[in-house]
Amino acid sequence: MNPDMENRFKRAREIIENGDYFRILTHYDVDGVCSAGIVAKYLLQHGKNFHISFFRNAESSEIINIVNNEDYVILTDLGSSFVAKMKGDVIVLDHHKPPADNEEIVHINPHIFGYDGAHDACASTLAYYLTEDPRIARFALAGIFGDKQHLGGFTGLNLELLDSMGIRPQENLVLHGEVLDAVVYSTEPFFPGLSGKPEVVGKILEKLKISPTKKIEELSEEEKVKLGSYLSLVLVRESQVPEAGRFIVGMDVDMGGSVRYLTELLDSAARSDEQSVALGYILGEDGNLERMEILRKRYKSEVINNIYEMLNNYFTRGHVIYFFAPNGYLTSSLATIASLYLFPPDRVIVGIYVDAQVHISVRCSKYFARKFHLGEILREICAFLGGQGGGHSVAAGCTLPKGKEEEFLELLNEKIEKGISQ
Ligand SMILES: [Mn+2]
Repeated sequence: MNPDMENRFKRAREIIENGDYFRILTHYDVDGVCSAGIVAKYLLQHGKNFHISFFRNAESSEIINIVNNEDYVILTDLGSSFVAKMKGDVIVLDHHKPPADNEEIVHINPHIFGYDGAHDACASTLAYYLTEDPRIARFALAGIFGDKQHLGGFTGLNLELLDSMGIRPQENLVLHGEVLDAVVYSTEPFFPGLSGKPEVVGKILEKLKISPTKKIEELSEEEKVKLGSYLSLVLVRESQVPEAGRFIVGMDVDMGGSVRYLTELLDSAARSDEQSVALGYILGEDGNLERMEILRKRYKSEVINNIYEMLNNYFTRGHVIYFFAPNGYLTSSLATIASLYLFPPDRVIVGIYVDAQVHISVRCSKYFARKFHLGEILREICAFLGGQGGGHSVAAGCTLPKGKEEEFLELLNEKIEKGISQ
């Protein structure tokens, strides 16, 4: 690790040493919950008290008020975007591209130290390096998987973390649990015509002579190949992503269980607005596992229903494919799944959810990320339209005043066009 970065971790530990009570402010998703959970566990081990709050929007007057009025504040998975406004005993562990640095507080962001915050480290990676506690490493990995930083192989600080623990990631089937449920509740990948359809999957398993209640891990090699090739063909036939057939296998890490599955459990709890269930589990409440299993099935069913809905009701404008989602959590889940598994890589996917404001999630393929940076494009558009937003090269989001949807889509398409033609 970069020595200047190491130095900031040291300063962060000193601030924690000095305080008794900390406000932890974090993002609602897996990386947010895991990074906050890792920090909270560290605080408990050092006899400190804390209060955690989860936020959907990474920047709000509420967050800024808390930062200004509390003695000790730790922000994880958010904070870098408004770091210039902070002073005092504040620690920021964020990996979203920062507009500036602030040496008055302890600002830890991989971008400042020559790493790529979209791939080399997420907030949970940073939280791990703050605590250096191998017992919580699996939650750091869940954050990494949650933010999709494992895709394409581990790099930067994520790779350093794995290497330091002697962990080797492995490729295997991306399904978990009993075979029938594993396929029926699968959203990553989403199997058009199979996900959410137990009767159809039951018939297929009968034909393949695979017991529906057998666990994926207990399948023979022959059964695994049979199931894998069948599902692979479904993906090739139904998806518009050229390499879709390969989505049936993926990277996983075994740390007393599949990290990929752990990520799904934490993600489902977080997106069902039950962050405390996920947080409790990270802090040691093993009983919460059962509750997370239930939340996973419930959330996955909701996602699957909404994917079918989206596939029947999406719109195209130039390089943009957009759809309307029924709530904020689903907007980003659906946009991610649509971009990774369903639509061509030369399209930018936009999920829109409207309440008192317009909430937008934007995703694009890695192929496009070489041509433009979605987070920067969204920040520019927001500055123009009067909203707040930003994010990573391939995943970004924003909130706009109501009625600005049309202008947003128009500007986004223009900027993509410009990026492509350069
Ligand atoms: Mn994150």
